[in-house]
Amino acid sequence: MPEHTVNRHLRGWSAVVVILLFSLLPGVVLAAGPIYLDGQFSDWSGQPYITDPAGDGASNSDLRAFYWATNPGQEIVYFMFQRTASLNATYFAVLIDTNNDGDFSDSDDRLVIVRYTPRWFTGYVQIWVFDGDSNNISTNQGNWGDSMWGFGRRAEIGVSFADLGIDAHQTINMAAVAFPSFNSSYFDWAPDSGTITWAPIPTLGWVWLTGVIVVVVAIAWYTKGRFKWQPTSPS
Ligand SMILES: [Ca+2]
Ligand SMILES: [Ca+2]
Ligand SMILES: [Ca+2]
Repeated sequence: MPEHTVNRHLRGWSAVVVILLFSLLPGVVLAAGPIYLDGQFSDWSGQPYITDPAGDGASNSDLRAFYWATNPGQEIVYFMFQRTASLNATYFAVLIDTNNDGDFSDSDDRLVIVRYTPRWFTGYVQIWVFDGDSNNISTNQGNWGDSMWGFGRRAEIGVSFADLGIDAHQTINMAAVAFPSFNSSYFDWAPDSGTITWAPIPTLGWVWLTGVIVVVVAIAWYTKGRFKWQPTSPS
């Protein structure tokens, strides 16, 4: 086989390997989970999030970061709210424009309200899911927050796709907020303006990742093997 043909083949396979490696990178990030609702927060490392400045909310409701995630094979959206340390209770909420039309108050849209109360050794969290017509779809509660000893900063929650009225891969808009009470004038939003657009997908996780690694290794082996077989170019 002429050398230029060999080189073209190798370049072609190299491109495939590079494309696969790039497709592998998001898999590594997504494999950061799974998220457990347990009041521990190291499981959020590597998940997508936005930060918010310190000092632009009430002392007990100064939002500092908002995280979102899914777990492999689970139709549940997980959220995590982080505020400036405080021993007092606060409200968090996430507004979700589930039909992605820029309006957050359609019947299909959702409002998830979170009440977070740090206690000495646990952090008590209650959630209420409402639709855009203010109907309460579900409630839930658990010890899903930092304790007082943990400085009362973070709370994690999960809401099922069913309660959100969404399907996998459906694009949604969302924004998070912290506030001290319902008659407060202090609403600390993240992002401060605009929204987060996201399509929650219960990723295939390690099974998928292992499959991609096998393919990449197989192609690398095949490319290397082919190279050894090539005759020296006659030209
Ligand atoms: Ca956790
Ligand atoms: Ca803030
Ligand atoms: Ca909407």
